[in-house]
Amino acid sequence: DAAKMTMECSAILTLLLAGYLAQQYLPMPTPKVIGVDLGTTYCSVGVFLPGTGQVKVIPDESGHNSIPSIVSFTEGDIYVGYDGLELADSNPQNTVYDAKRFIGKLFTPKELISESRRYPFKIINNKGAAEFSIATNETYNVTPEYIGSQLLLKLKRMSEDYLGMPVSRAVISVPAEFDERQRNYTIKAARLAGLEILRVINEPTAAAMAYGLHKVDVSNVLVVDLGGGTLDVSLLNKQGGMFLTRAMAGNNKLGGQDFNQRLMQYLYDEMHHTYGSLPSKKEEIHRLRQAVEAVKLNLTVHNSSTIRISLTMPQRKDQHEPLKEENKVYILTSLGKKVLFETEISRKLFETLNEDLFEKILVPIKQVLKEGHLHKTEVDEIVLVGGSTRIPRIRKVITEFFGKKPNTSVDPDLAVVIGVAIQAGIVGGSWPLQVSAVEIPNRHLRKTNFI
Ligand SMILES: *[C@@H]1O[C@H](CO)[C@@H](O)[C@H](O)[C@H]1NC(C)=O
Ligand SMILES: *[C@@H]1O[C@H](CO)[C@@H](O)[C@H](O)[C@H]1NC(C)=O
Ligand SMILES: *[C@@H]1O[C@H](CO)[C@@H](O)[C@H](O)[C@H]1NC(C)=O
Ligand SMILES: *[C@@H]1O[C@H](CO)[C@@H](O)[C@H](O)[C@H]1NC(C)=O
Ligand SMILES: CC(=O)N[C@H]1CO[C@H](CO)[C@@H](O)[C@@H]1O
Repeated sequence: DAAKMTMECSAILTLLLAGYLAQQYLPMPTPKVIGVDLGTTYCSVGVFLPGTGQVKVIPDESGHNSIPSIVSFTEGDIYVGYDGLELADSNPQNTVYDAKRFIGKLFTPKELISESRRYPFKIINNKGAAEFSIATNETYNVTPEYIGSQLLLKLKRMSEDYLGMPVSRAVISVPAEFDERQRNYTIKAARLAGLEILRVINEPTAAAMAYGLHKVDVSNVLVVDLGGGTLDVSLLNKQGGMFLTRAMAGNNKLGGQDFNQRLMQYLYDEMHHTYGSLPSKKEEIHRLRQAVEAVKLNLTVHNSSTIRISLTMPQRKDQHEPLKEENKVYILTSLGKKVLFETEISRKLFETLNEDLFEKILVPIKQVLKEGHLHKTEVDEIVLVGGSTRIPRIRKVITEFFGKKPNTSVDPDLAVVIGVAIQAGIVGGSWPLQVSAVEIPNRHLRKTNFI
């Protein structure tokens, strides 16, 4: 009988093992809902993979994890993402970017005029809403939500190519400060792209979820999002598994471009010192800007980096004419000689050039703590979002202020899309824990801006 028992046991074990193995070889359940980060400068899309519990950020046809939020219109064609970016220089009037800054937003005539000065494309005022005027072989206006829909359509197609099936449902993130109208127009953009939006989630909440903070015991999470041109700080409070935004503040004129500008100014001063003049050729200045961006990125890992670039230095028109040093006004002519400009930039120098800007990051951080009636020691986790948070000095400023390290293990450029994809997994029912919502919407919170 003992032998019979053993046989039965092993039969059961074999069945269990077979089941386990079969599960390994059965096709994975396919994600049904995609998560979309429709960013101001870049967008990305991801899915939650129920089999592994991981998020897959879906690449475009060239393998990029995110695509520029750019749409370029030509005779009879529309180019989106990197294809749109390629046309930005040759087709500037018909290449629209930053559309998210206009979506669902109403402006005074004066505001819209000052906004349109910043862009090479033409902005039209339609009863307070912005529209973009396109002039190819035909002339027409497109809305910010139409631009959004073209970006979303591209992300939808990338997902369909990756998953090998049609996709029609999504979760999307928006800035925490978006009001109901801006949220509605974002949903409208998705509808135009053939996507049904199952849930709209705040970007800081998504970033916190990318770190799994919805699953662990934390109450107060501070999210610092520092991108190319803006800083957004949000204080989240978790109540019964749900995130509530307690306070928001920011600086809409602080970001990576400002750090580049400081370095650029330093190089101009160096060139002026060495050659008595500055490069004036458009494509050389463009290459110099690219070199400055590369050096900044390099300095996040290395102690120093070298700029080496060949430039055409014009001769000064009048060697005796004094230069207005303090205003950085240099007098140039087009006659010039070719030089190889080479200079080493240390991380220390980069930090010194930007010291005051880096310190400014603490202003909105202090503001949200004040508005949230929280002492800095009560913040449980600090989450960093946006490429500029890779800068070691910025991490140090934040670490020193709180006396603890921020959470940095997730790629700061992908934290939002990863969080949205997790939320899409929850909404799509592929999350093991049956939580359906992770956010308490709040309607009356305003963001304080420091300029
Ligand atoms: C503009 O060009 C496209 C493609 O070349 C063509 O399909 C369209 O009919 C043209 N429109 C006009 C008004 O000529
Ligand atoms: C947003 O959409 C909802 C649902 O369609 C509607 O009830 C609400 O009035 C809209 N709000 C604004 C400000 O457009
Ligand atoms: C960078 O410089 C710091 C001090 O300035 C030094 O401690 C560190 O070892 C250097 N790192 C490398 C990789 O050279
Ligand atoms: C970064 O700078 C270091 C030091 O100048 C250099 O050795 C390295 O090749 C650079 N890397 C990149 C990716 O530019
Ligand atoms: C500094 C750091 O990494 N902190 C936290 C990041 O988030 C996880 C939760 O997912 C914590 O366990 C870490 O301690």
